[in-house]
Amino acid sequence: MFCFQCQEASKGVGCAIKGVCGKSPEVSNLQDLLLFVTKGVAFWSHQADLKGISNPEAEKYIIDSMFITITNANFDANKITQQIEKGFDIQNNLKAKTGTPEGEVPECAVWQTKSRDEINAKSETVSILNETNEDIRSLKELIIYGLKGMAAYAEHAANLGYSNNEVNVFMKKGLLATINNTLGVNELLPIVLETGKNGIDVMALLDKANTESYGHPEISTVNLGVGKNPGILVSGHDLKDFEELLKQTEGTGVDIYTHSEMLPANYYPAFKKYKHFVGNYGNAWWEQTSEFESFNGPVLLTTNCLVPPKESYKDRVYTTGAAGFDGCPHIAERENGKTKDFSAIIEHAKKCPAPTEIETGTLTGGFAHNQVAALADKVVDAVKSGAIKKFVVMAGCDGRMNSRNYYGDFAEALPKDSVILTAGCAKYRYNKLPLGDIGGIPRVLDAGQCNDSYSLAVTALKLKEAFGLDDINELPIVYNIAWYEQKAVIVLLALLALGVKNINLGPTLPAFLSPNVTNVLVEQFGIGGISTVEEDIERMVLS
Ligand code: FS2
Ligand code: SF4
Repeated sequence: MFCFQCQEASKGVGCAIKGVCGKSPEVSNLQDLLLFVTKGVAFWSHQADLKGISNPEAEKYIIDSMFITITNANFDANKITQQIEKGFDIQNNLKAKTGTPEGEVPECAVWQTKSRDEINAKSETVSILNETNEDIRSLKELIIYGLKGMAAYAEHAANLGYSNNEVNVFMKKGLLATINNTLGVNELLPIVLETGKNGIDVMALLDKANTESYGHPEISTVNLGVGKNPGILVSGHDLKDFEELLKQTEGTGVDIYTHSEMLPANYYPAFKKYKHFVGNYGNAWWEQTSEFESFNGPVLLTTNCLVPPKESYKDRVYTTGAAGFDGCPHIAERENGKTKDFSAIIEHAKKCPAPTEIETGTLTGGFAHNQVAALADKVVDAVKSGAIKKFVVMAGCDGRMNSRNYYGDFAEALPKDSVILTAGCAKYRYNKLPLGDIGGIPRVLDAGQCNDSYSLAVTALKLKEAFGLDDINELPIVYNIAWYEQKAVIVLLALLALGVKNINLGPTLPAFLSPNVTNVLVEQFGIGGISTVEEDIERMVLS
């Protein structure tokens, strides 16, 4: 195995023996093979496009497969193998429909087997290290990781009935670029930027899907304590799953709580009306190993952000969608327009004790773009009067490494005339600190999930308009972004495509960026790392 797609890549280089995330070599290799087969599906799907043959099944397959390979989504070797085999079927169907292909047919579009032993053997030979030029590998993997993030957002939107054909077509273009050996650095760089542009589009699509389905997030006070009923804890990011579970638990005596990235479900008008939706339990994803334990009831993982469960609570972990773990029950997909069937997890919950309280009180969130726009006059006045001097975008991911204490310390040390704009689970490092407000505007404005990072871009563009500026970089906004996995990669590429400069990225720069590619990002976009809280506050905020 070799994997360097997330911030925890071993020794800042890559995981070669076992994933720091808990991914086994077998699963890692199978994920490599799934990507290989997915590139083959992209080839045949592109052939179908050339001939005007619609192929939504292949496009859905590409999205699902990319999402399955995101960090902490799927650890289930059998499920990944089934997805590989499904890819063979999709390729064969498309081959039969498209006839003679245009151009050379790559190996990933022809290699197939019915033998699981051969699948396993092949999985050991399709490593990303097969690309020996580290700059080309770096750019191709940057595109792949951006596409994985894009796939996650596209899947959530698709679950709500929304899609963007141009994004689907671009995903194939991006995948095919990574198997094109004639492309050099100069040809791959524009595709990296195009990935970012499509990232903006897919995030806009998801924003539309979420807000048209569930209303605009609004300022909300979220309960952190627990009730007396047994509960189901919902983690991951999928709002459609969340809605269906809320409906199916109504009147059953089972309460619903959010964990980690599902916290922003508390901000949507459509979900707040459910009396048995109690609030949020716990913190960022990596704290699940203790928080799932004390929750006492079953946990539903709707997407990534799963830590291999401990035996003590493994029997209470259910997965659905792209998530999976060997031995944990998986709730099947929707079929023929019907809802998912959550009855097994609901019956399980009824037999469990109520959650053990781990904290009390509330937190405030719901500052997505529509809500911030409603406060725009107040915000603009506060900037003009000097009450707010800086906005600090601290969006992105949290993680288990001690180096991430930096973000809590940074938030605490910020001057009191600065406001933090956030989205993603990075906020758990400071969203419960008493940071106060500026004239009624909270100093932490949480727009929602990492999926809602689009809101931060809209907010920045609205402020640019309000202040009559020509360039987004003239705003009093600085970016100190924490990354962990591939959804943060697409957010970063989207910000670059929007023209945002001087983003600080931490706690470490990606292992998949070669020194030369890093130099290009530094020179063209001013991307940099972080150092100490004191130095960074001086450099980013005070100077
Ligand atoms: Fe947290 Fe980052 Fe879970 Fe998001 S680890 S913000 O991309 O997927 O969340
Ligand atoms: Fe390592 Fe991250 Fe890959 Fe897991 S996802 S194997 S921690 S680089």
